[in-house]
Amino acid sequence: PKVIHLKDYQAPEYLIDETHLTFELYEDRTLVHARLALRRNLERDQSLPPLVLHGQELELLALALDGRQLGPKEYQLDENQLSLQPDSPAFSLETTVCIHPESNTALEGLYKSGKMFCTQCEAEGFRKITYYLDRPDVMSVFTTTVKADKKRYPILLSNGNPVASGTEGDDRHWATWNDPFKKPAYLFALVAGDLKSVEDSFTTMNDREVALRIYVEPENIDKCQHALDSLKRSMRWDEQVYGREYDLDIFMIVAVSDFNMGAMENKGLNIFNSGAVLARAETATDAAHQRVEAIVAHEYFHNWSGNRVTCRDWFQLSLKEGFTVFRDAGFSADMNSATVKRIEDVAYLRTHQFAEDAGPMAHPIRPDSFIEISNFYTLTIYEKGSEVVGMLRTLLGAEGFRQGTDLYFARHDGQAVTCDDFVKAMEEANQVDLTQFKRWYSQAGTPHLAVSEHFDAGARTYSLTFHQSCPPTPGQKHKEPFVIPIALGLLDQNGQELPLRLQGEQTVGSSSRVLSVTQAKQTFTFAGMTHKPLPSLLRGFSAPVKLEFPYERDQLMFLMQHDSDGFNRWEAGQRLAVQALHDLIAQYHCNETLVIDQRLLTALRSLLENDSLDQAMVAEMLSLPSEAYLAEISETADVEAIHVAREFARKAIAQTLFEPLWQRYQANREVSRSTPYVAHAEHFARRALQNIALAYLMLSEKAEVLAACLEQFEQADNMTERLTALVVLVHSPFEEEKATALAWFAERFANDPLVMDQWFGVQAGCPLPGGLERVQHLMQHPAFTIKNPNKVRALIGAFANQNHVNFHRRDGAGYRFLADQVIMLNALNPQIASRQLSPLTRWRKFDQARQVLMKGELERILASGELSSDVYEVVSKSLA
Ligand code: BAL
Ligand code: ZN
Repeated sequence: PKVIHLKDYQAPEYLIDETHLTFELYEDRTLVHARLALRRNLERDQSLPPLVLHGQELELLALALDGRQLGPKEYQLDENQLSLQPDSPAFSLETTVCIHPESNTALEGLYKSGKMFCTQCEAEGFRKITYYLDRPDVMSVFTTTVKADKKRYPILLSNGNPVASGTEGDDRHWATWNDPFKKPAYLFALVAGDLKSVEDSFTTMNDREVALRIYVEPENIDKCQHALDSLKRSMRWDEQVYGREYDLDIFMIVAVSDFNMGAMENKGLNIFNSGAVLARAETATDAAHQRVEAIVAHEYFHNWSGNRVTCRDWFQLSLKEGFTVFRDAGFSADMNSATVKRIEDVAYLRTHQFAEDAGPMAHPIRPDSFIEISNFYTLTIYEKGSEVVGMLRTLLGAEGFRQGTDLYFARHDGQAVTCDDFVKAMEEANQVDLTQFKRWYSQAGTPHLAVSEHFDAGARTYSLTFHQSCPPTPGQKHKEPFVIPIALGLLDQNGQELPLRLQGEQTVGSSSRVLSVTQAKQTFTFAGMTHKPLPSLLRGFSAPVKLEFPYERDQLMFLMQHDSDGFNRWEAGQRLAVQALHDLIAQYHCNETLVIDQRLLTALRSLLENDSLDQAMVAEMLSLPSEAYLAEISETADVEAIHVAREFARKAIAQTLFEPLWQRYQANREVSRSTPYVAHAEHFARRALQNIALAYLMLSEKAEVLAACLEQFEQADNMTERLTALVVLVHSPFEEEKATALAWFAERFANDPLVMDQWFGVQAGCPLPGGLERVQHLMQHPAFTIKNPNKVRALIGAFANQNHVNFHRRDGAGYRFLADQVIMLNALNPQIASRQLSPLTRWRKFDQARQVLMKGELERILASGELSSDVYEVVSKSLA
């Protein structure tokens, strides 16, 4: 397979002003007629080079240039492209191809999900629909006609506004859509199906009326309201916070069951994985409700950050994805608890993106090369990309940042641009030089930031010295210093924030400020310090770095209580927990009796006993760092030791804090019992604390807790409570109750695939012995199919990513199982196959024996036959 390099980018030879498509959908084939108005891109030169169109898995039936049919000698065709020689700088090209959506299991291009037709074109799926310049810098006005059987497919949709419709004979009908906004082919969409819709409308800031519609299969019509409400909130928020108004007369979302990603921002016609749009109390958890809200917002926000202003090439993917994740995170923070949102995002980033940064697929947020672009829809591009945008906002301030985004949107509306263009808009709007900052775009890896302190009582100064470094990543041995914004505060002995004045400054600043660390080693000295303060560093996680500071445990307890920054209160608790867990891991290694540091229990007790704290924060602070995070921060991850230590700590918490946990549980469950479900932050908070309390309490194995758990399972009016009860039962030793609950749940929700995904997930993630056998058995369940990506993620993905003790079994059976699934998926759906590989790519994290087993499986995949470029790239880079 070919490696594609950013440095080889060339502007397109030809442009496509207009794209006219007609789809004739049948059960055994689809005919696609395309008429393209092409012209020479004069930015190149005046010559007339061959026109080379992308196309894969297409059967060419007809080809005409300016109305003249071309004979077989007048064009060249291979597996990936169609070439021909134009004879004038502007011309029309007509093609007819036959494709087979009915047998498309890769879910890329046009395919069938259940009974409906739908598309997924990003990144390079459009070339499986018709011959085209399938690259994001070729933007065209699309007019699309869809023709299909009237009864089977009463709803026919495409991008833009509906312009005409009619019937054709007795059985068939058609609809034509026009999208007036130029767009790249990756934003094309088509849907045909027997769908129902919920409808609403939105009045924009300039008083334009926009119709809103969510289309679903009829059985899901009662699960759309939350997404619709989220959409309206997103539209208003984008006007208020970024000044962005929606532009078409209609905005549509369609839910499909078989989808490789979460959702797709096609212009005016977003297509969603049903799991990212359907939500109601009885079937979706609080977390799922929040995820729906965030994804609806994300896809909607793409209308400006992605569609109106798009990417020049796929190396610039983070231009739209990092920025849009940043935008949706801001929205979610405003709709819910901002601190909790930040905690969740940072925990996710540090566990998973940092692992990616330390692994064989590490890449900068703007990669230099790739084999298969589908492999680069990564946590680095998305989450780290968002962090980089967030650092710009921290450095420029909210107002400066908004001026930068205003300039970016105004200057580049209708264009396909680069990350450099984005940064340039920020620079020019703020009159700053971001040259060094741009290293975040070109250098991979997670920077380490070691901080030391020095207090000089005589001079009344307090100095912080920052040492930054970044480990080597594939292809990048040496790194230049980054610009690292450090938001910080200094606390006195009473926990009060000290006013901050750097030596040499005249005026005393506020008590929280941002330092910009730009050198490998750099010292900042604060003046006017009569006592040695306690630093609160990297507030709000102001940069995606690994920060080391020699905090003592008493200091962490102090910060947990007094830091004015909510994120850093949580962070102090996490650091304290990590230290306590590291003690236990060390004791396990030395075969000593495990003894937990009582200070952790004391700190957690004071949180539980304080009724005035935000319950969502208490729930977050009660959550120990995950096994995956503990593995990530280990040099070599000892799977058993991590699991034993963490379980021991959980039991110690449960035992020592039984009373306050039981009180909080009962009080919250009582409110839940008497309050109808509401998908709102304060209710999420109450249920979060109730549910983490229940998880701890069940470790006591007391009869009254089991009874409470069963009551919650049976009586809850919502999935958040019911699923938690099921999870803790499944993790418990109460075999009979567990079996009854699982069977009841499967019967009750047999007809709801998204709920069955949760049922699979709960069992796949259970750390009790025999996990692999349970998963293998569940793969035979009638509700499971390997062809559905959500099922693969729920069962295989949850097992390999969340069930560390079972997946990393010493005999390698977990690895062998995963490799078998990847080999099978490689032939069916390469994108999903490649995604499932990631736990195996982390082999360097484990002991020698496991390394050999994991590498062995990667080698077996490599030798298993014809590999997709997706799987080949990940496997070969992992073994390099
Ligand atoms: N553009 C692919 C799906 C998303 O990030 O919105
Ligand atoms: Zn996106």
